Amino acid sequence: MMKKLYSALMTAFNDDGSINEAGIREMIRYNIDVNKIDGLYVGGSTGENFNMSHDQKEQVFKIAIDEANGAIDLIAQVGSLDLNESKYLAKFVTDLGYPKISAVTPFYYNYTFEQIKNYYNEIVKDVDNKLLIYSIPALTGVSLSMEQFGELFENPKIIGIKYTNADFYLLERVRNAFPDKLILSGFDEMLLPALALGVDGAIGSTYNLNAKRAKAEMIAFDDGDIDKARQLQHDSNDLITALIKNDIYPSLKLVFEEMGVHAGVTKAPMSKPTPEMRAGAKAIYENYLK
Ligand code: SI3
Repeated sequence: MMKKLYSALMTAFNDDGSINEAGIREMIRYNIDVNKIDGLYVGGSTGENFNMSHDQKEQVFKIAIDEANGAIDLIAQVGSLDLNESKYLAKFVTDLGYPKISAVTPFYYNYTFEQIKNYYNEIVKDVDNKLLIYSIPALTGVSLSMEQFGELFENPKIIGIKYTNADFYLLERVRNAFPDKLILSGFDEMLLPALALGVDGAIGSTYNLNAKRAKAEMIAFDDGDIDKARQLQHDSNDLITALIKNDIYPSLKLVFEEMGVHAGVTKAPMSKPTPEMRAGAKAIYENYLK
């Protein structure tokens, strides 16, 4: 099966924190028309979902499916600390026609595994849809074990994991234990080791800008040309390192602007672009993407 590449869709905001619909549509078009992306992860970390009001989440879900218009796969991240909101959004996006949903592990309150399991089972209970667990321990503090993933997979609607974790020992265990589950890797800078362990594809923020290189790396890997795949990962990592140094969330948008794609700005408490960041983004575009 061909491995799939997904961009984590950014949310374009106006200076006052309202949604910039035209910017979101432009980024989606760029992903479809230029990146030839396989799909978009809507409402994730890169989408600043956890900075957004409920109405804004609904707005973004509506815009994304309208602009994509069936051309690519779409995964809607509906996880929230308000389980009622997650359930509502799961139904909302399913009714809109999203073919897959995802939910971040509930964070902040050190929930027990039983509570986490109940959260996932509740989210999918009343919807006819499939869910990917969004595991991102560095931001949530929640790590699930292979056995715990296995317990969640007992629910047939839970079909896989968006695995944003540098624990490759666990990834190997999970991949082997659940060969039929969909595992999408979340750390762009570690795409190659994730491919080596058998992931089905990847979702990431930097693919918005760098999809062509990432796709070429996947193809080189599948062709057994590991030297080429390593070189491509190295080139991508120069880009990713520069983005992280320049403050990644606003910088992804600033670099998009350099590429002629209107991406709006980030929403507070994320930083607003400074002149130094703008200069940094211009240099990133010139040095690593042109
Ligand atoms: O938006 C999403 O939910 C993601 O796809 C997250 C994705 O895993 C990104 N992680 C975070 C924390 O933003 C990565 O794409 C990340 O930005 C990249 O690997 C650079 O570290």
